[in-house]
Amino acid sequence: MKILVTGGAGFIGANFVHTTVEDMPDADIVVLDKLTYAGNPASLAGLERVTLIEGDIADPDTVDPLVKDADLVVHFAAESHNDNSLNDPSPFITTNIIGTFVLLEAVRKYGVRFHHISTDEVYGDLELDDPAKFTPTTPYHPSSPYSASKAGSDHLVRAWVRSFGVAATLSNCSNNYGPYQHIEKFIPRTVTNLIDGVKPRLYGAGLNVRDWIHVRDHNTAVWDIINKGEIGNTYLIGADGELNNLQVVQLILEEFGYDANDFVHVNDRPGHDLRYAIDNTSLLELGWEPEFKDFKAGLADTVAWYRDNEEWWRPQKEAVEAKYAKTGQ
Ligand code: NAD
Ligand code: TDX
Repeated sequence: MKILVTGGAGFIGANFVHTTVEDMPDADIVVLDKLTYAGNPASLAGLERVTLIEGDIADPDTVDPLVKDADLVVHFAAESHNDNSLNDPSPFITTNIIGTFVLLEAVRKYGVRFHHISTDEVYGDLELDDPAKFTPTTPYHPSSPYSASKAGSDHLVRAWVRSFGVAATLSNCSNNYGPYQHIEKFIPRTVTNLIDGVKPRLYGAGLNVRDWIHVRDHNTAVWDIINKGEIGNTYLIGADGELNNLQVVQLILEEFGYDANDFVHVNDRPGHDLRYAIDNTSLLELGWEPEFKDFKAGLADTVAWYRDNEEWWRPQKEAVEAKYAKTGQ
């Protein structure tokens, strides 16, 4: 089987490539990745049966021959960070919307199976005490340029299924954590700050809730959807991991053996979504189950990974913090 993985040098895509190489000895993987600031070839180092091609999903001449050669396209590539989308939305539109359009046109032309990776942020946010969670029929209500561009890409995929019969499935996942996550994101930023003796930065009051899932569980769900999901359907991926940001910071401080109040409050994110929560019923119906049910244990593994792999993240640390300093974060 030949699998084209877009964005496979990024966080979730690289983890997907690692586990797929391990679990599928008959799979050959081509990674198409622009190697933006978020893509790192070191995340794929030493893997056999993986070819990394540096290129842009928004360029039809690059995409066409790669899709022609593939049995399956798994589409992770995106601009993925909300804070960056507030500073400059432009690459979010080009990569997330135009890039997805270019891929859809190619899978339509060659009749290739497509799986689209998306986010729970397309549904907007929930009140803290709302008993309802996001389901596949929740109306779209994105808040940021990032989530609006992902919402646009989801609509394109559904339209290509309905209008052109493209064989696609979609998944919208909650917040991931685990190895190879860029240190601009909350958990790795907090962990690497603490390794450097810098206090964690909590946006606003820290009461915003995220529904955390280990990246390996996200990727086993993606494979279940590819193998057992119904064409045209959307599956929500989550593992009942709701915690607010203050709780997460305090668990990380505890893991380091520091005082629970050893953090600082910084400027809040404009338009900051309050709460995400996933109803994963449609996924459980496919027989999926998460492996990482204990967030504290998954967090301890993740902290250990960042301690052991400083050479992977160190080159980015100064620039990331300089960017946050400009917005008082
Ligand atoms: P990431 O930013 O770590 O990785 C994105 C990858 O895409 C990078 O390797 C980057 O170089 C590549 N890329 C960017 N623009 C490209 C382009 N034009 N052409 C080719 N490659 C390009 O992101 P991530 O956290 O791994 O997210 C992967 C996917 O999962 C995204 O679609 C994101 O919306 C979705 N998602 C992420 C989370 C999360 O918590 N991180 C949760 C739900 C959904
Ligand atoms: O230093 C920080 N302090 C802080 O309090 C950072 C970087 C973030 N935060 C807060 C903002 C959010 O409420 O932590 C929460 C998580 O922030 P991010 O890691 O930036 O993730 P989020 O904006 O929730 O989006 C993530 O999950 C959904 C991914 O980046 C998206 O790609 C995915 O779609």
